[in-house]
Amino acid sequence: DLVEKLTRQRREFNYVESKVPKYTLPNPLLTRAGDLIRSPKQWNDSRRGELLELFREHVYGRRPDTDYSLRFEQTSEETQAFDGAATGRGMKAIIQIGDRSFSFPFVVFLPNNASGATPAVIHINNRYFVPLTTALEKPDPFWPVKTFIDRGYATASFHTSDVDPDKKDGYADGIRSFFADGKPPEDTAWRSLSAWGWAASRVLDHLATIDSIDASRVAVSGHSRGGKTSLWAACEDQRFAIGYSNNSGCGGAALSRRAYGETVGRITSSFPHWFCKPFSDYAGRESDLPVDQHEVIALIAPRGVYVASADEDLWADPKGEYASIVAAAPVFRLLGKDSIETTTMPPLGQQRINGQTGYHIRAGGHGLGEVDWNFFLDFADTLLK
Ligand code: GTR
Repeated sequence: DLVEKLTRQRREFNYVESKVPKYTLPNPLLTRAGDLIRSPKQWNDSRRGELLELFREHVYGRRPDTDYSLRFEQTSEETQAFDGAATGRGMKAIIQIGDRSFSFPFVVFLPNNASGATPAVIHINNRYFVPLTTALEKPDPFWPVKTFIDRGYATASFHTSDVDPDKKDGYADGIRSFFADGKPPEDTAWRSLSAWGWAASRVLDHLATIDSIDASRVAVSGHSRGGKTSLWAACEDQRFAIGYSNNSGCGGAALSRRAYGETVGRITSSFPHWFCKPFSDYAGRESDLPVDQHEVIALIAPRGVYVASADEDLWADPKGEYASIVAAAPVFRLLGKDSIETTTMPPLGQQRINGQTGYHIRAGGHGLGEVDWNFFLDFADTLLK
């Protein structure tokens, strides 16, 4: 069966539920000093910031506080995209520090016939850059522009590697090195996931200048490493109304303490540029982490969070992804919002929504396509429309 097959492929990894270690999750409502958070004010004034700092220090790294200026350039436009349904624009974000500059391209699509300002989805594309012409000519289920437009959403997307190269030795060519003026990164400085999420915030800066977009109704999405990124992006930037992670797994929605499928040890050795150095120290001792990934979801509360798994993508630990949402529920509740609390997962191919959170598990393997997007947009409709 599947477990046997996957175990044969990746011998040293656990795919057996009974071998998941016993663990206790950190309580998101318990401060480091041992105080229980009892009000939204206490959460907002002290605990949320403390939790954010713990993730910066131990998992994703800290973004620089260097001043920069930002401007946008339009490089192309098509006002009659999809038979007049949308306007598409090729854009460039230009970040300037002193006389040095760094830029990355992105693409934006706006519905032409909307009545009033529209919600939008910023998709972090971890696979490739989709230039305007390609988006017009070649429908792509990984970022299905026409689907967004048909459903009344604007959308924008950029490619992760255009911001920070997705490779171990890509530092010198990325935004992190640009900010550090070429100096090597400190152990607790931001890594690629955080840098890509930062770029999503810059795209949001641009969307906020467009009258036909309602910047208070913008979701950030991503698949796999892009889904780890989208969740963290929504933690760091509270302007995002929803964080959507698709098959994000370890370092995304999945609980590190389950050590099921991909583990902290494996991910930090395969992808040392994704997480700050301290995260790798928790390899094999996940229970010593001062946080776990349900608290990423808690940091997005009371805004929306959507998580999607695939039943054959055990590497991403669907159970651990779902359990994260449930374990974050007390924070939504404290903040006066409903969230998924049912501990059993929904049946294959069915969506579960409760208030601010939604989840589905699709039949099949690691991937993102129309099925996932339509489920996600059904959820987004409930919060953004
Ligand atoms: C895998 C990695 C996962 C996931 C995936 C992807 O190699 O182990 O964490 O990020 O890549 O991004 O598709």
